[in-house]
Amino acid sequence: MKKVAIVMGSDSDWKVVEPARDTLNRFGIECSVRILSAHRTPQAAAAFAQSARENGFGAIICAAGKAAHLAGAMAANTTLPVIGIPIKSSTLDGLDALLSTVQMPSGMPVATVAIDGAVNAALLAIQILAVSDAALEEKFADFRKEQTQNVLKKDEAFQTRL
Ligand code: RP5
Repeated sequence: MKKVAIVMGSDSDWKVVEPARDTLNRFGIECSVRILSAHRTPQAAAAFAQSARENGFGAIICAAGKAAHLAGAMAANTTLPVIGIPIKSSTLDGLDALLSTVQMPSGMPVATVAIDGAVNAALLAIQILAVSDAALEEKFADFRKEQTQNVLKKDEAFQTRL
């Protein structure tokens, strides 16, 4: 099975990003977590993206805050799908990172999830890998069913409180 790379701009992003790693682990997907920055380590970030496919990765999740160029810079250096997590790390509440990540020019997509949306980034990576992996697709479908059942149970319990 392909691996998923999680790249974050700073170790200060980890508390938000950790649930992405946990979600990938839950689905049995091997992942690497790296601290690489579009601004502070531009050569290392580019080199990682350029070799990611040959190193067995199927998708790259990039998390960064402030003027968040990491996901775009990684996308420019790989043909793998790149998922961006805008991190809420500044006085602008993450809106800066959201716009920096989502507003990619035509021809260079980054699939941007919500501000601090680490779990959805992992789920999207899983869905990408599941396109060519029937067993993973089955696990993902089971997860969806379980999620539905949990909400329906909560609804049932809630009715007794009204
Ligand atoms: C971004 O700047 C990082 O992704 C982080 O969200 C933010 C702050 O980084 P530190 O100053 O905490 O290292 O590049």
